[in-house]
Amino acid sequence: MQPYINQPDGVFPSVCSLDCPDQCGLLLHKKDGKIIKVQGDPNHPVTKGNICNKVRNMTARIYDPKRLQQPLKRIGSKGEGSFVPISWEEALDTITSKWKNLIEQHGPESILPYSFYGNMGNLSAEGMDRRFFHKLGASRLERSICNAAGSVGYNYTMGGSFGIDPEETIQTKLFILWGINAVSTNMHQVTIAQQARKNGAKVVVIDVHKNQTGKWADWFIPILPGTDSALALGLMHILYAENLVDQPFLDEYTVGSAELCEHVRQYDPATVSAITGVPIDDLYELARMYGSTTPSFIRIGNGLQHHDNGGMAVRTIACLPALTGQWLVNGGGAIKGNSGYLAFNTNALRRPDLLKDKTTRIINMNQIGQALLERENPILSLFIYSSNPALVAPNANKVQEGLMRENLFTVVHDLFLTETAMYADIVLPAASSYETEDFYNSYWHNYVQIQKPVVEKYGESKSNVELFKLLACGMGFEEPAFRDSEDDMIRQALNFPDNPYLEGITYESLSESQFVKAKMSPLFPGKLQTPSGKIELYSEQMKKHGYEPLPTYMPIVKDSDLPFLFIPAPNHNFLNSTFSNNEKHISMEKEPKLHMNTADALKLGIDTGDMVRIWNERGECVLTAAPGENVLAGVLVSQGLWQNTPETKQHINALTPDRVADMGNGAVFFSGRVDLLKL
Ligand SMILES: Nc1nc2c(c(=O)[nH]1)N[C@H]1C(S)=C(S)[C@@H](COP(=O)(O)OP(=O)(O)OC[C@H]3O[C@@H](n4cnc5c(=O)[nH]c(N)nc54)[C@H](O)[C@@H]3O)O[C@H]1N2
Ligand SMILES: Nc1nc2c(c(=O)[nH]1)N[C@H]1C(S)=C(S)[C@@H](COP(=O)(O)OP(=O)(O)OC[C@H]3O[C@@H](n4cnc5c(=O)[nH]c(N)nc54)[C@H](O)[C@@H]3O)O[C@H]1N2
Ligand code: SF4
Ligand SMILES: [Mo]
Repeated sequence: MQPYINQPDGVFPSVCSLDCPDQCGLLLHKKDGKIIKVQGDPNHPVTKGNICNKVRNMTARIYDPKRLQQPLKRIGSKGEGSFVPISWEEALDTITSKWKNLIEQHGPESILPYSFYGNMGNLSAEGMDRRFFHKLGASRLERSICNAAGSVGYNYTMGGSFGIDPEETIQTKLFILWGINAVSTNMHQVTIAQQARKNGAKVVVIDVHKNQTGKWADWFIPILPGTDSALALGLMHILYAENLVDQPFLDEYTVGSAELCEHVRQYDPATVSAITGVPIDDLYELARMYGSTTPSFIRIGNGLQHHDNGGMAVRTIACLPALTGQWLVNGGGAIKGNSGYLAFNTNALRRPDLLKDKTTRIINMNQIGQALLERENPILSLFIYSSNPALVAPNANKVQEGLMRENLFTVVHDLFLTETAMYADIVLPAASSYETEDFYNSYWHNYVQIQKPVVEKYGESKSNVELFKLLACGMGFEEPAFRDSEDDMIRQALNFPDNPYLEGITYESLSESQFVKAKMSPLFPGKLQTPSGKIELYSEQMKKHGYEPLPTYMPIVKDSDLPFLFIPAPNHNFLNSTFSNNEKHISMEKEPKLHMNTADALKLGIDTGDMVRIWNERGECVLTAAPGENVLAGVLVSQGLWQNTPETKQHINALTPDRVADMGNGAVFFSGRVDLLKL
C-alpha cells in the first residue's frame, strides 16, 4: 500500500497529539493533498468517534495563514516582533556556530533546552532532542510544570502511575471527580460516567469552582483551595469511626492501617469543616456515601496538586480506595494517571548514556525566569520547542525580563510566532503532528497509537526529530543514534521486556491496527512497586525523604496578606496556550472572566461586566468581573491562558508564584494571593 502521504485523496487514521488524557483516535479526510476535515475515529475503543470542539476545528490551525513556513531572523529589539525570513542553511549555521563558540568559551552548560508536550508524540517530545542535548552536555531541564507533585504523591501510596482501566468505570456506581474539570479536560471520562448514570451511578465533584463539570454533577461540593488533604483525612476519620472500612483488604494489601486509624482521630468533622469550608453534615453524607457505595471511583485531577501541598494532597486521596477495599472491585479504585502501564524504553529513546557520566546542572522549568536572571554561570542560549513559556510559566514578568536579556541567544521552534517566539533571535517553523511519524501512549486510557504522516510538511517546516538530526550533523556528532529513522526509534522504544503490560505492542502491530491496548491485568491481587509491595498508608520511604510518613494536612504557603486566593485554571476551548491565537476559539470563550463570590463583589461595589485589576507583588492583569455563587468568598477563579498585549493585560501568569510544591518540584499556579480593584 502507498504511504498515506502519497495519496492525495482519502480518509486516513490519525491520533490527537495534544496534551490531553483522552488521546482520541482521529480520521483525517484529505482532498487534493490537504486535510479538509478532522473527525473522531468511531473504531477507537475508548474515544469512539467523539472529539472536542478544539480539534474538530483543527484544519483552521493547520492551514492558518499565520502558521510559520520559513525560518526567521530577528531584526528589531527582543519582544518587538520584527523578523525577516532566512534559509534553513543560514539558520542552522547561525545556531551551530554560536553554540560552538559558547561551548568553547563558557562550556556546554551555558545552553539550556526548554520544552514540554505541545506534541505528545514520544519521538517529538523526548526522542532525538534528548539524544542531542545529552551529547551536547547542555544544562538539563526538570520538566515539572504539569503533574510532578501529584505523581510523586500518588507513587508514595501506590508505587507508580497505575490506576484502574477507565473502560471499567462503566460499572462504577459512585464517581468522585476531585479537582478535575473533566467536562473540559477529560471528556470521555464524562461520557462513560454519563452512561453509568443511566444505570444509577451518582457523580460528585469536589472543586473550588462550580464550572461546567460542577454544574453537570449530581452533587457539587465546593472546597477552599489547598485543603483537599484535610477533606480526605476527615472522610477517613468517619470511615474508621463508623466502621465503614474493609478490614480484610486493609490487612492483606496495605501497611499502616492501625497507625492511620489512630492518626485520623484528630481530623474530626468540626476541625475539617473549619479548614475546608465543607459543612459538617456534608462530610458525614459524603463519607457514608463513599463507605457504602461499590464500585466507587475517584478521578484525581491536576488542579488540586498545583498547590504548595499538592503532592501530599494526592498521596492522601490515593489512600481512600484502599480503606473501602475498592481496588478489588471492577470499576472501583482511582486514576491519577495511568502512564505506568505503557512505560516504554526511555533509555533507548532518550539515550542518557550519551552524557558519558557527566553530571550537568538541572534547571526547574517552573523557575525559568529566575534561572535566566542568574548572574553566576549564566544561561547564554535557550532553545525552546513544543512549549510557550512566555505565557504558560509562572511569574511571567520575571520570565519576560529573562527573555529580554541582550546576551541570551534564543531559538524557538514552533508552528506559530508565539509570545515566546517574539523574544527569539532565530525562529524555526515546526511541522504538525499530522505531518510526521510518531507513537503515542495515553496517560489515561491504555492504548498505544501510531501516527503515519498524512500530509506533506507545511512550507519549509521540520519535525522535532528532523530538526535535531540536522543540528547533530551541524555540530559534527557522528554517533549512529543521530541517524536512526522514526521507525528505528519506535522499535527501540517499544523493545522493553521490563514492562510486561507492553507485550505484543510492536511497530508491526501498531502499523496494522493503529491502536493496541496494554496487556492489562488487575492490580490486585498483586504486588505494587512500593517498597513493601503494598499500598502504603504509612510510608517509611516518605519518612526517609523528610515527609510525614502518614497522610497529613499542611496549609499552603501564605505568601502575602492580600485578601484573595487566585486560581487561574485552563479553559474549555484552548489547550493551555494552544488555540489562544485562533479567532473561532477566542470567540467561543468570549473574554477572560474573573469569577468571584457575590458577597465579595458587593463589598467592593463590583457588578457583572466591570473591568477589574487584580494585582500582587509579582504583577497585575485586567479581567472582566463575573460575580456569583460559583466560588466561595475569598476565592477568585479565571480560566484560560489568553494572549497578552500591553493594552489588554490578560496575562494571568504575571500573578502566579514560582515557588515549588512539596513534592516533585511541581508548579504551584493555584497557591498565590492577590488583591483587586474595580477600574
Ligand atoms: N480544554 C482543555 N483541556 C485540557 C487542557 C486545557 O488547557 N484545556 N489542558 C490539558 C492539561 S496540560 C492538563 S494537565 C489537564 C488538566 O486538567 P485537570 O486535571 O482538569 O486540571 P485543571 O484544569 O488544572 O484543574 C482542575 C480543577 O481543579 C480546580 N482546583 C484548583 N484548586 C483546587 C483545590 O485546591 N482543590 C480542588 N478540589 N480543586 C481545585 C480548578 O477549579 C479546576 O476546575 O487538562 C488537559 N486538557
Ligand atoms: N496559570 C496557569 N498556567 C499553566 C497551567 C494552568 O493551569 N494555569 N497549566 C500548566 C500545565 S498543566 C501545562 S502542561 C503547561 C503547558 O504549557 P505548554 O507545554 O507550553 O503548552 P502550550 O501552551 O499548549 O504550548 C505548546 C506549544 O507547542 C507548539 N507545538 C505543537 N506541536 C509541536 C511540535 O511538534 N514541535 C514543536 N517544536 N512545537 C510544537 C504549539 O504550537 C504551542 O505553541 O502550562 C502550564 N501553565
Ligand atoms: S484535545 Fe483531547 S478530547 Fe480533544 S480531540 Fe484531542 S484528545 Fe480528544
Ligand atoms: Mo498539563
